[in-house]
Amino acid sequence: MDQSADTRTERSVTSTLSVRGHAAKSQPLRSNRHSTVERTDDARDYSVVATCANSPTLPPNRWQVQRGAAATAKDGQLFAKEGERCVHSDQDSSCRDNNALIKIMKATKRLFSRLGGASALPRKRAAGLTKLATLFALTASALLLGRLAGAADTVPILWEAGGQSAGNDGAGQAARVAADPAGNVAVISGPSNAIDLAVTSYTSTGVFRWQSAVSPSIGTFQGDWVAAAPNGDFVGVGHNINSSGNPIAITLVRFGLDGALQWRVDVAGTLPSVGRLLVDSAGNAYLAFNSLGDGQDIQLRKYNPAGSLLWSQVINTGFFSNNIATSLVLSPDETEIALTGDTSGGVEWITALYNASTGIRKWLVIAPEGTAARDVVMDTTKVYVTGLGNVGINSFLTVVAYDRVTGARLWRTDKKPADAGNAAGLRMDLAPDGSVVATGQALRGFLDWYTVAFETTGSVRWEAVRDGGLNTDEIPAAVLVLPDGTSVVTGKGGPNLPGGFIPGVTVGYSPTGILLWEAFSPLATVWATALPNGDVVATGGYDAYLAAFRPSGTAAGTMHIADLDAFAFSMGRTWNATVTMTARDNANALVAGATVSGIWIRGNVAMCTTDGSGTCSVVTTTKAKREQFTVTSMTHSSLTYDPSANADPDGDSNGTVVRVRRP
Ligand SMILES: [Ca+2]
Ligand SMILES: [Ca+2]
Ligand SMILES: [Ca+2]
Repeated sequence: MDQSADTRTERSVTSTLSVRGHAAKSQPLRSNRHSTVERTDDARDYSVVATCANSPTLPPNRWQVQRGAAATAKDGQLFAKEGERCVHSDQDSSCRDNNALIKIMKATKRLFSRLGGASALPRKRAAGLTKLATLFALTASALLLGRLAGAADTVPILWEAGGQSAGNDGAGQAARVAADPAGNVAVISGPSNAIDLAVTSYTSTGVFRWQSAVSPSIGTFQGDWVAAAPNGDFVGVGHNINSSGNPIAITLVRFGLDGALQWRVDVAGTLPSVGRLLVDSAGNAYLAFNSLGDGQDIQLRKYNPAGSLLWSQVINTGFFSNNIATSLVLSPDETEIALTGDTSGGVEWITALYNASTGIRKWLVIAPEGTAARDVVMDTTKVYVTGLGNVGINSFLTVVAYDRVTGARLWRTDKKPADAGNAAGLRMDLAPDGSVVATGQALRGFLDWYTVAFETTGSVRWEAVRDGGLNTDEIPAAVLVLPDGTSVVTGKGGPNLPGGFIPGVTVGYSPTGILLWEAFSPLATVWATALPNGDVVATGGYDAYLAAFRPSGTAAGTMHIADLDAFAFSMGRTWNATVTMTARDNANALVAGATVSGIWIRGNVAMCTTDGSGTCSVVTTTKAKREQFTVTSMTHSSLTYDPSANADPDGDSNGTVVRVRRP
């Protein structure tokens, strides 16, 4: 497939990347762009939808299409033909000033027409799961057809829940999901019934257990975090906002095994925002947040299992400094807790370590590493922080390691993909083997996923970019490393669904960075958790939608035949039949050193070993009218043979059996 000849993609004529504060935590990096409708090799009828993200109902005349005589606009969206350029007017201050994102999405007209104009924004329609599922299935099948053989497995949805109503009678937008030791899951969401903070629980197989909610004294609730206590209770936190969208209070709740409210703590604070909630193995809750003090100040509080405040700490880095709490982590032995944050409008990372039982701070590091510190993990000797690190005007997915005892900086590693302008770290987790996996975003025209695994020394073990082919920003929301070492990343990503639906994508990488599997949710995912049975539950979207997946395969790679080609060469009274085979692994890389065995139609066996180009050949001399070669096995030092993945892109074989006629 020759993509260079047929892809005329001008993904970003101009682009800028800037940090716009912490008001919208899910999208810390925003950009304004001009974009051109993408033409891809199989896209004769692609359309484009341009949407001002923060103003979906913006009048269409704020958007222009160059050479766009046939363009139509409706409901703030704009449809154009291939090759036309969509321009967001720089004079359009109403859009720009709202930190607008321009979303350029593509979908085939055929799908549009089949779906009867499924072109409205998801937020504007009360689409039930049935309609969504239809859109999803159509796109998923298109995706499968377009995928090269040997790529990662696509894992189906094992079970799903919520997502029934996008309206006021739903549970509101899903924020986070957690699992208790028995594998029951709970998702926190809001506003439920247009106002409340809800926690909805299901068994590990998706059977509804209970849904409980609390109401705000004023305003409407949005969910933030949920965590499981060791006895199966769930502790949740949310914040309520006033009619202007400003946060006015934080509420911490605990629900029992049957969903009964155990207690509720309303945390006073002005313009507060939640950084993170953790629950330890004794059922104590740790809450990191910030609220107005000297500018914003970071607060860390510990509550006992009955909801009583045990201790409280504050970080303020200077006069009118807006210090924002971003994350928390307990040490493996739970004797210490590390907090990370940053200063809005400044270039400083804030990292602090506390004695978990007394709350006494052991050290505090305020360092000019970059503009955003986003997440923290801790092992027995080190505290690792990831975020947006700056070097001059460039930004990176940066990880800094601190000595757990002293807070001394041990190392800093800055990473971005070779073809990316900028990158930023967003989330991280500790792998069972001690390595640190960070995920974030890389600016490659638009934002794509960027995941990097670091050794404890700061060297890079592997890195992976995921570009779902979506001409809008794809941003991962969470990473977690499973007990078998698989790194699971989830978030919004492509390929997108017709009409501008951006699905949720959840993927698994092997401990060496091979993409093992991908799973798709019909709504963008915002968090995921692992169950004791090995399943992964991802949440995101309206009415507290969640979907469970069963990761496929093992962390070990597989290989298969990716092409068989046969040639006939006359030798006079006899002729030679030659079969050339190509081996690839499940990450679609060519495999050298694979020994392929097979059998000719008259019973003579043959084998060959692939070279650096992933290919090898077998030959037989015959007088017969035709010959046929069947691959029977493949062996390799580290990969196992997956015959079900055998394929032939030319269509001249099925990847396992190939025929050749006498010349
Ligand atoms: Ca401050
Ligand atoms: Ca992309
Ligand atoms: Ca072939």
